[in-house]
Amino acid sequence: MSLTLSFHPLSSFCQKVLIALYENDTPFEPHIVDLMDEASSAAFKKIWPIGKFPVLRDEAKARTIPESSIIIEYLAQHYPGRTPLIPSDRDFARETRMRDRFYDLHVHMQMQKVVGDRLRPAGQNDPYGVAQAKALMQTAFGMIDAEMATRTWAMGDAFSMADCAAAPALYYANLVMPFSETHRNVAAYFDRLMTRPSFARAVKEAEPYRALFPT
Ligand SMILES: N[C@@H](CCC(=O)N[C@@H](CS)C(=O)NCC(=O)O)C(=O)O
Repeated sequence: MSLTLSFHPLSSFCQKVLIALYENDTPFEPHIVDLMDEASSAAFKKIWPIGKFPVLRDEAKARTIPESSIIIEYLAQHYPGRTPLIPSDRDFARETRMRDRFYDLHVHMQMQKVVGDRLRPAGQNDPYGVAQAKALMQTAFGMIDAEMATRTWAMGDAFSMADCAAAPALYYANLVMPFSETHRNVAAYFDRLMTRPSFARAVKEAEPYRALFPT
């Protein structure tokens, strides 16, 4: 087997890549990194000193690929399957990348800011930053709500990298700022994502670690 993914099942950015791998039944070796464990963390930082997962290693091509979007681009190019994660039409591809960025930057990272604040040492919290993050998420929810009124998936009829980005971002965003009562189209899209087998599998595999999520 050529591909190894360094990841953690509870990690939202790792789930984004797991969805892409599961969509196409791409074979890979799972390598769970425990950042709380000194040895596991140190070994991972030898691969990627930034210390953020997921990271993909392709032994056959001697390549190490960090960053969830870049990993999905790599999979789409070198290990394509039944779900074309990036459309071949160049305009469509650019729009897919834009939505991937949108979900990462304006939902996912804002959610991370809120969750990360819960993990900070006492006295080191950032309430102003958390309020800013929540306000940006609200704006993003409003934009997604308008767009998803007429779409099945983020790009329309076809599932793509943009949905890989949206699923875990919305899953955890819904835990910190529930949207089911306020944004019905976001909620309906999220329900569709939850029944997509690739994401349902990633959610199920994260269940044993769920107690680690800070409430
Ligand atoms: N831009 C990166 C973000 C990756 C990221 O933030 N990963 C988180 C887990 S969801 C992480 O590794 N956190 C550990 C840390 O920051 O120490 C990507 O898209 O892959």
